[in-house]
Amino acid sequence: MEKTFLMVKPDGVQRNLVGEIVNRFERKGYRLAGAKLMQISDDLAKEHYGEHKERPFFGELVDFITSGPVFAMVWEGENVIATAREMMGKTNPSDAAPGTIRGDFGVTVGKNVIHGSDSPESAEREINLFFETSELVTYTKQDSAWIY
Ligand code: IDP
Repeated sequence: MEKTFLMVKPDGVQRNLVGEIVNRFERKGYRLAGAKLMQISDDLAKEHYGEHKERPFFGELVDFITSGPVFAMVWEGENVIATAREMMGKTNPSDAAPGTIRGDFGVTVGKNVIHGSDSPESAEREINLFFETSELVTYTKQDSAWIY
């Protein structure tokens, strides 16, 4: 089954949106495989957002993502990578449709509440960057027979 890395950013944690966001993925029918509240180091932030290092907003992005705790998660399910991106909405909350996480809770691109892997390659890279294998749990959920 496909896995993705999702993270409630510091703005989402400070604005008490962790429960709301977890609830959306739970209700959808995905399985939580791992989760932790953590403070991202400068090095981890730079590695995670490495693809943006030449962008003018890179420094601001690193400062923001390290400005407070984040809630890092691994979710599992059929087509979860692409569907979680749909549930998050467009990168800029002003383009994100109502009903999406960024559309419902975000206002500016710099504080857009949630991160989610955008491809199978980035999901694998980001899961390995944020989680030890021992922190991920495999189990059968009783409702899976009613979802699949
Ligand atoms: P994504 O988070 O939707 O995958 P990316 O293009 O990978 O979007 O950008 C990573 C993050 O960088 C975004 O979520 C956003 O918070 C931040 N970002 C993107 N563009 C800007 C900008 O112009 N100013 C400040 N932050 C930005």
